[in-house]
Amino acid sequence: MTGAMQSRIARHAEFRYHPEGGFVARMERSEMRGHRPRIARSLSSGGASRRPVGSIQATTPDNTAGRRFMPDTKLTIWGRANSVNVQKVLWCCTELGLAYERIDAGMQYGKTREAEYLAMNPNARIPTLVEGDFVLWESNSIMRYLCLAHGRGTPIYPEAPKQRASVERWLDWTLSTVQPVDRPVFWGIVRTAPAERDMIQVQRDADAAAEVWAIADRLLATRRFIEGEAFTLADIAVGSYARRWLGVEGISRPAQPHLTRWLAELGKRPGFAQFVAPPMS
Ligand SMILES: N[C@@H](CCC(=O)N[C@@H](CS)C(=O)NCC(=O)O)C(=O)O
Repeated sequence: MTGAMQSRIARHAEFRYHPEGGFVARMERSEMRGHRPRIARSLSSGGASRRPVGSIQATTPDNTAGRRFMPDTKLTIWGRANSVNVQKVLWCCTELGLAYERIDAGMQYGKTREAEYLAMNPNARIPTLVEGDFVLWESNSIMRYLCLAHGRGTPIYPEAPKQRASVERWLDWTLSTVQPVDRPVFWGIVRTAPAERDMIQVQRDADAAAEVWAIADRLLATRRFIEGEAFTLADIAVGSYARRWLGVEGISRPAQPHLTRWLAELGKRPGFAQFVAPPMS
């Protein structure tokens, strides 16, 4: 296969429910249709003004699918792809058809404690969005901004005040309620070596998480998506965490059929399949 052909290969993940193993992601390689995206061309042109902020250079542009729209000023997203908060933003970009460049940062990639990064994001956390002189952190705020600035009236962030506020609350809910119960379960299994796992504690943590997820399960018994019949940012924010909840192995969980049905539906969306479904790490 030629290099040119190889550059047109995209990795896709198919997200499936497995009755014993919970949700599993099956990675596939398939030929991309369409043309090389504009972002890739602009990066390869190597103009200094298109370089990311600071001296840290770009790694992999991972929005290689045929995108529709590239803002006047390049979007750069800092953050490793296995971070749930980065995944939300990447999925949002896919929903909006936005081209961007992503730079690995955080955990094994470091960079977040370097002065240049801290000047952008004093929390030393990911993701951080850079667009020209504009810098923004907090993943939910980044998603809101992308919809407002580049979403051109997108239905995933409805304009009507009541509908918008209803979506917003779920973004807040992930921060206030989901993230605190997600973290100990996810870290206790996915980011802890098997020999070091405290499974009694992890199961206690999972029981607490199950109560939170029961709220979403009950709701989803009555509607297709989190805020009704239409897919919104609420589904991105909650769905990215739900993938972790239903994907962690080795814990007992109550059956949550409506949550499971909804997550399988999200699995059909390309942004979820590419960024959220892949194996957790
Ligand atoms: N509320 C913040 C949380 C940011 C956050 O905690 N990010 C994690 C990754 S999910 C992080 O930066 N961890 C440290 C690291 O990766 O080095 C957001 O939503 O952006």
